[in-house]
Amino acid sequence: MSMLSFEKRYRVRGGTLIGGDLFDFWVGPFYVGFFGVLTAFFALLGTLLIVWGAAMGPTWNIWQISINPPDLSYGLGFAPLAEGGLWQMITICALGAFVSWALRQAEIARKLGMGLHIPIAFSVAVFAYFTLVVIRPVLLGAWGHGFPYGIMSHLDWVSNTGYQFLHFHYNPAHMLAIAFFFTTALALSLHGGLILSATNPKKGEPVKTPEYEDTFFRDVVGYSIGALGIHRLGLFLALSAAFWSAVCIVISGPFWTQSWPEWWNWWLDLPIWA
Ligand code: UQ2
Repeated sequence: MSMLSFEKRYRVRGGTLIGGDLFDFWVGPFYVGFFGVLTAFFALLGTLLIVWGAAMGPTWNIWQISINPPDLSYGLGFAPLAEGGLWQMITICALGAFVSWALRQAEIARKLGMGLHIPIAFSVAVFAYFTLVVIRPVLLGAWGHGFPYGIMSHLDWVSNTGYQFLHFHYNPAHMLAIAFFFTTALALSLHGGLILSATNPKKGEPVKTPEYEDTFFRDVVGYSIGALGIHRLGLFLALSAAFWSAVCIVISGPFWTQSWPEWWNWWLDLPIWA
């Protein structure tokens, strides 16, 4: 069955979380839904606010444009638009759009009778962003601890924030996050390589079956995690990378204010060395 006729058969009514049948329709290939409307609203408004902020100057150089959070002196209050208020509104729009997008994913999954793995996975990425611009600034007592919205400026923020803790690579949660990012890359490269190798045999040869895939890894490392297992592992690795990234930044400041190398003094301070 071609994908288009499949889609026609499974473009079913229902599964909405809010609004009943009101927004239960498609525009071309796109499902709309209440959260589709909400996503479009927040994304458009947020983008316009970014362009407005850029127009306020001082540059149109795409690399140098930056929408900055308020000064620390504004604490957790609202700031004037030109003094970080735009950043606050853009942050609200971003979170509004991200959460609406996750709920739209959930509606489509419900419609099709699928699990909620995709919206849950996407929510972990949103959680990492939420940690950076809401949880950590609130714990530190000022929106000014959020990161600036600009290509170079957000990189400078990451660099400066890292150096405030002397050497971020000694942050144990940062170590874990990096280990998960690398392992995710390893797993995806193994999986992508395996699938493409099985589906692209020599000219004239039939496409190889899953048994060949299992056999390859049993012969190489003595173990095959299986066709379903590799996807479970991939999801776990990727979500862990995002999760530990959020943890590593939220503990930096709110729960640990010295340099990260000094955190390891617990090892030197063990009584067993005396
Ligand atoms: C596998 C399998 C797949 C795969 C891959 C493996 C048939 C199509 C890549 C091999 C994976 C292993 C041995 C686990 C690797 C562990 C880490 C932490 C990277 O067995 O089943 O399905 O794609």
